[in-house]
Amino acid sequence: MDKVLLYEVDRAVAIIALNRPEVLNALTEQVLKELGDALVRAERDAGVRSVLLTGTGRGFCAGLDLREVDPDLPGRIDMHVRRDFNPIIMKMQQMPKPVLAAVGGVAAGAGLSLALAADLRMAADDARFVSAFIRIGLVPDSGASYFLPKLIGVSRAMELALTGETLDARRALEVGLVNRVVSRERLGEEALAWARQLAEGPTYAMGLTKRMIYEAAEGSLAEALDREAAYQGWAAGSADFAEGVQAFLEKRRAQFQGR
Ligand code: T3D
Repeated sequence: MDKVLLYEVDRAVAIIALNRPEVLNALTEQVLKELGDALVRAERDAGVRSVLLTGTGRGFCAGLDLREVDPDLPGRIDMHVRRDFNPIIMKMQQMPKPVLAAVGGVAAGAGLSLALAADLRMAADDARFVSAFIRIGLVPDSGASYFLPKLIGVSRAMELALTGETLDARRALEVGLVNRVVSRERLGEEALAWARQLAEGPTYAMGLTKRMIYEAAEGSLAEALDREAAYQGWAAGSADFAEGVQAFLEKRRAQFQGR
């Protein structure tokens, strides 16, 4: 039987590929278990400095394997989501290494969530993003309700989540759902090159940066206002601020010195 998940390390990049192409990499309990284990392995391996998550075949991931839905599901779905999906999403966000998702074809339902939980997203020009939950009478899970509004704003997130409409790659780039779009033919190569570039960078600082950015996004308005006031105090004490004001009053271009 084919492996449902592929894992390899290529020059400090852990490449994790969902591998059920015949069903657009739909997620079974086994895939989720292996994906969770692969992420832990990548996090623990000191030789791994970035992670590339992708799917084989024509799709990235079509979400939960709907053939696994049985009459017992309503009774155990809460536990199933908590046990099988949520730890994966937390691990992607919390591991101190950059995680890049390379999305070719469709990312639907929990497959969309996996793409959203990555730190960066590269899409092929044939990529499609679908909050498919509502199409089958479910609500967004695996972090989709959290990430979507953060990435594209409440209004757009609401529209996608309520309508289940498809966002194509061009539009996904426009609204900030993905960072870069490349041709389908070049997705593998370009994503690996980007993951390598990350892996060759100051990944200790990247780990801290990732944490800082996510924590800042969590803060309250009061905390943000506090931080702004403190930093503004430092900025206003700089020579550049004095020069900026002086240049404005003298109607000339400011000569900043970076101090
Ligand atoms: O308990 C819990 O875990 C709750 C958590 C839920 C999280 C979720 O992810 S809910 C959302 C589940 N996913 C979906 O509802 C998406 C279902 N799939 C689709 O709507 C469409 O397949 C796509 C829009 C994703 C892609 O459409 P298209 O036309 O490109 O491909 P296709 O022809 O529909 O699919 C190709 C094959 O993959 C097809 O098999 P076949 O007919 O060639 O043998 C199709 O049945 C299969 N497939 C696609 N998605 C799934 C799937 N098989 C099982 N599960 C799927 N999710």
